[in-house]
Formats: sequence, C-alpha cells, structure tokens
Amino acid sequence: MRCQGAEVMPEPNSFYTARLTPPGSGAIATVRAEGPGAVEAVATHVRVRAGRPLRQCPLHRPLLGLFGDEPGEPIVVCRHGRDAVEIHCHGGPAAAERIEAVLAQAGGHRCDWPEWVRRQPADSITADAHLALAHARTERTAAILLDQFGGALRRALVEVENLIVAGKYRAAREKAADLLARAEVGRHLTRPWRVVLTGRPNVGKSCLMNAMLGYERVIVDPTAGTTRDVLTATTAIDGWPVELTDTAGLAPNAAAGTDEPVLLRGALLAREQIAAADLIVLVFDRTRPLSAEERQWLRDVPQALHVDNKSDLAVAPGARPPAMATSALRGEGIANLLRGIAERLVPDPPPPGAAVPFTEAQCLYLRELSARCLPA
Ligand SMILES: Nc1nc2c(ncn2[C@@H]2O[C@H](COP(=O)(O)OP(=O)(O)OP(=O)(O)O)[C@@H](O)[C@H]2O)c(=O)[nH]1
Ligand SMILES: [Mg+2]
Repeated sequence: MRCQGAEVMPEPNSFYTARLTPPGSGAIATVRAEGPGAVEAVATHVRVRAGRPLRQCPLHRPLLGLFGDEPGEPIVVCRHGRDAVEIHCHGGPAAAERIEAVLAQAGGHRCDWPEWVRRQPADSITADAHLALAHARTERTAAILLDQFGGALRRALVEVENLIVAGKYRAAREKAADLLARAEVGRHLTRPWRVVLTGRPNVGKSCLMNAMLGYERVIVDPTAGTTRDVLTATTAIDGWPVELTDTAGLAPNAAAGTDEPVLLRGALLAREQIAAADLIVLVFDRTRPLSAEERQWLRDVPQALHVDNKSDLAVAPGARPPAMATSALRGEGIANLLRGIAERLVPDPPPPGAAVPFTEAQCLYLRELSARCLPA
C-alpha cells in the first residue's frame, strides 16, 4: 500500500463504459464513457438538441439530446473532461443496456462500477472507501467511511511513514497501535456486529428480542421451547449496525440429553451462532434461581453480557451474578440494555474525522509498519 501520491491505474488503449446507477429500475440510469475516444464514440450516436457537436459543448453542462437511430432514446448528456462523458437516460434497464451495447460495438470496454472506481486516479484507500460506502448500513458508519474517503486514514498512514523515515520509531509504533485499536470498528463499517441472545428456555429471549427491535419479529409463548430455529433481524444500536439473533432455549447439557431431534438441532444451531458472535447476551429469568446449566454457562462464556429478565416480578432468593435488569414484557430497562450493548461493541467510538482502518490490507500494512519500528 502506497500512501504518498496517487496510484493511477494504467490507461486502457480504448475507452470503457460503466453503469453508475444500481442495477434494476430507477428514475434515471447513468452510463459513463471514459478514456481515449469516448467522447467521439458517444458523439457519433448523440444528437444534442442545441445542435452543436458534442465535442464543442461546454464541460459539465447537461444537454438534452437523443441517442441512437431514429426516433432515438431521450437522454441528458454531459461532458466531464477531455475524455469523459455521462449519459443519463430512462431508469429502466433497457435504455442503459442499449446505450452500452451500442458503445461496446464502437470499441468500448464494459466494466462494472467497482472497476470504474478502481480506474479513477485516486489512492487505494480513497477507492476502497468509495466502494465500502455503498455497503454502509447506518449514517454513523457512513460518516466514518466518508472521513476515510476524505483522507483521514491516508494522512495518518503518511504520518506513520514520515515518523519512520525520521527515525522516530517509538512514536511511529504508538501511532500505528492507536490506529490498529480502531480496526475492529473498521471491520464492522460494512458488516453488522453479531449479537446473540441465549439462555434457558422460557427466560424471555424472544420477548427481549422483540422489545429491542421495537416490533414483533419472533413468536413469544409461555410454552418452553417455543423458539426452535435461529431467527435474525438487523437493526441499529446507537448508530451501529447490528444483526440480532434469537436462539433456541436449550443449554448444551440439556441438548445433549434431549431425545427430540428438532430441539437438539436447535441447540446445535444456537451453539454455532454463539461461536460466531461478537457479543453474547446471556438471559436469565430472575424469578427462578440459577440452574446448574446456567452456572456452567457463566463459566463457559465469561465475556457474555448478563440480563436478568422479568424484573416486573419478584426476584428468586439466592445469589445472582451482576446483570442488567429488564422487563421485556413492559419494555423496562431496554434502553439501558441497548446502551450496554453499544458500549460493549464499541467501547471507544472514533471521534469525528478520526482515521479508521477498514480493510484487512490496511491493517496488514499497519502491522508491517509497526514491525519496521522494532529494534533489529
Ligand atoms: N412477567 C414477565 N413475563 C415475561 C417477560 N419476558 C417474557 N415473559 C414471558 O415469558 C414467556 C416466555 O417468553 P419467550 O420470550 O417466549 O421466552 P424464550 O426465552 O424465547 O423461550 P424459548 O423460545 O422457549 O426458549 C412468555 O409467556 C412471555 O410473555 C417479562 O419481562 N416479564
Ligand atoms: Mg424464544
């Protein structure tokens, strides 16, 4: 990864075309043609309503026109540089497809929008941020990616590189370590955190999931063993994208002892989810004393966040681990629980404008820089 200066992709011999609008129907579709010969190829098939040849039309001025053979596709055409032109047409797939097909016959190489982004004269971090932005699920994660698009990470990496060049290894190592500490947030800018609710049957996991989501996603019932499958829903907690998962309410020991295949499968699926979770929320029914299985779970998953549900009812006698109190039924303690989850997922949120590495390659490069700072 090179941060000083731009990484320009080699110019192809001919021009290329890319559809910049998402696939499917929209109000408008945009085809961009770029590279040597692009404007000439488009001009051959465009009749600008102003009557002037396209090459002589001012840059960045949208012009009405028609594309292709009579009667022609109504378009808005706009030159964006010596060798770049955008054609905006009807938003159904047919018009853009026709335009791209005609330009392909004129020698245009068709590429998708990620390839188009990679061809722009920008450094790789800017291009990666540009692509990642399309996958940001919340405003908060998009804002962090926009900061990287604007150069926050690039500037920070240049700073580390310059510290190394100046022989200030300790400062460089510390700066790299600070950046790597944000890698976990960076990884989730395009992928939600996974939060799994688990616990004994009937403790109120599904009810809690619904209360956290704010709608009835999961069936709740007084019968123990109601949830038998893994049910997920995506939401945002404090602006962070989160995939919430409700699991079958069987502790591992009970699962091993059950002769009901469907319950056993549910328990096994639950365990798979737990293994892949970023955070496990262990739910207890506070009206019941802790069972042996629950004590075992406390030892097995010490990193879990504990919730004592049914706080609207009297607590059972006996010692209990520290836990957040909720009443899923009444919606009490839910806001507090959501805050607790957000703090566990992102204990130290990056301030606005902070540099955040968000790809594996960036983290690898930072680790390489750190290694260069170690005494030989
Ligand atoms: N009083 C009270 N009842 C609750 C609360 N949360 C859930 N319940 C009740 O507890 C019962 C079980 O709730 P569920 O959400 O289905 O429990 P679960 O843990 O998902 O159960 P399984 O799917 O069987 O594992 C239902 O009758 C709920 O109405 C609560 O906070 N207070
Ligand atoms: Mg359930």
